[in-house]
Amino acid sequence: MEQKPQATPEDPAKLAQFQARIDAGESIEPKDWMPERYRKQLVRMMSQHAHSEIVGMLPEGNWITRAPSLRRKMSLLAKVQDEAGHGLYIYCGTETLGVDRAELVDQLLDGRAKYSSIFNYPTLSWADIGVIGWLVDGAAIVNQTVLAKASYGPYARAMIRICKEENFHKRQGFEIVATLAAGTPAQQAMVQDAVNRWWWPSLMMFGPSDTDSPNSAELLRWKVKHKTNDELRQRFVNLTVPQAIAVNLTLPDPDLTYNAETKNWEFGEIDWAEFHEVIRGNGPCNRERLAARRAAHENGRWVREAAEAHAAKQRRRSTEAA
Ligand code: BYC
Repeated sequence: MEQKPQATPEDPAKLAQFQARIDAGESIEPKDWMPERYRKQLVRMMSQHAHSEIVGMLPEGNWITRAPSLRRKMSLLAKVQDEAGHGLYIYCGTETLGVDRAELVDQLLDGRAKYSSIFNYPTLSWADIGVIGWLVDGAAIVNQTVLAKASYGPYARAMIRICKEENFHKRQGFEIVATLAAGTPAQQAMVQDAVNRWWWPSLMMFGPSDTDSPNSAELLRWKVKHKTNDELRQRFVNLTVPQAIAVNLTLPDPDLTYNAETKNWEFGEIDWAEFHEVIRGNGPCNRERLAARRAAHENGRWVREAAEAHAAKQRRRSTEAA
């Protein structure tokens, strides 16, 4: 019997059919045919995202033992645990693309993989915890609400739950910020200092500007992304400036001005040299973060080994029973 030729990723008819599904707003699921390049782009982006959630636990984790009250400690603990959960959902989503999680974790630990630049900055005071919730989770929500419509089903579905949790994170952060901003002069100074340090790195979370973003065109065409880096950054600024004004905090940008015509808060030039240094591994805490992840991975070795030994025993038992 004559065999049907196998479709290859380069097969133009298959590619056109795939693009038509994307254009029609269909969701792509793990067993569906997809171009190899689409799969690779998703693995790249989703694994970076999962790593960011896991590394992102570290700056806030530093403050769990120093939270100023039991209530603050409970919410911070819950938030940091949520981030671990987010990392796990996204690693699971990435595994549906045929990659092994252990390989992705190895890439993070040996420095081959990227994770969000924002987590390479230090948390110097309690106010940083509030500001991370407000600005960093706030930026993440702006980005991830759109990713919840991404064409790859498992990623989009993970984003829906993650965004719900990120909303709680942002609220707890803003509540800390508002409390400090209405507090003593020392508290006000502490929170203003944290805002001054986190504002520009938060804007960098959205990635390079559109003219300098090599992946955007492809991701937009495949509807993994629905908005460009600059569009999302602008949306974040527009949402955040009125919140800063509401709690009497200033943002460290002398060029910040409202354009009544475009209805945008226009902002100054981002220090892209700093951004590139941080993603090259030379930010203030890159080495510290990777060292902490490596130590945590090593400390967890016995758990992985015990789980593997248990699974092997179960397999032996079921083979014997069969
Ligand atoms: N940091 O072509 P581009 C959280 C890289 S965690 C580092 O524009 P793309 C939270 C980029 O990867 C939420 N690297 O890329 C957790 C690319 O490098 P490669 C984290 C960056 O993919 C705990 C190159 O620069 N959110 O919320 O089109 C506590 C060129 O960029 C960054 C996500 O991960 C960066 N900021 O767009 C609290 C969202 N920006 O791979 C909170 C998912 C860019 O070509 N990811 N690069 O070597 C995305 O939405 C997109 O990947 C990005 C970049 C917008 C980040």
